[in-house]
Amino acid sequence: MIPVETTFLMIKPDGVQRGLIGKVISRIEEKGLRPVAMKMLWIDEETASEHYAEHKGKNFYEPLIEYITSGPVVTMALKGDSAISIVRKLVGDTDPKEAPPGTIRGDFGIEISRNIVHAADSEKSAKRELDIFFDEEHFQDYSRVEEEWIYE
Ligand code: 3AN
Repeated sequence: MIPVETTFLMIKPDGVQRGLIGKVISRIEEKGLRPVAMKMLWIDEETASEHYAEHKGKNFYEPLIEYITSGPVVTMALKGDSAISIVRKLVGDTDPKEAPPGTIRGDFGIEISRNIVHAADSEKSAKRELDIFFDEEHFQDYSRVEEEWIYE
């Protein structure tokens, strides 16, 4: 099998503060996706505004920047067949009230402004976001032993 996509996932400050790092990573691992890079950091304002550039000018932009810079986050790159759309499905709708049970936001969140995780929504945003948070040397090239039982 050939892992075809690498996507970007971030556990936001509320996810870290609520002790959900392990649970989020477990869901990714149990699904069969392979973490290939991981980093904990406290995002500064410049990085936050680069990451959320598309939301500049919206009424929730300032609180969003305040929220994402309010504590440490965990960022990761995840690789696998259709990784981008699979991770979006595992994460659930942007508004946790709408996200179905079984999804990360559906199980753990209530408010849209505290929605625990961020996941890239397209190939273009995955590449852009991975470039913001990782350098080439951060990516590990390996496969998981169980992959021959996950992929045909
Ligand atoms: P997603 O994170 O599902 O890709 P985006 O990119 O539309 O959603 O929004 C980025 C972040 O902005 C969301 N994760 C959420 O924290 C915040 N956000 C989006 N829409 C709203 C809103 N209407 N009110 C408050 N915060 C919002």
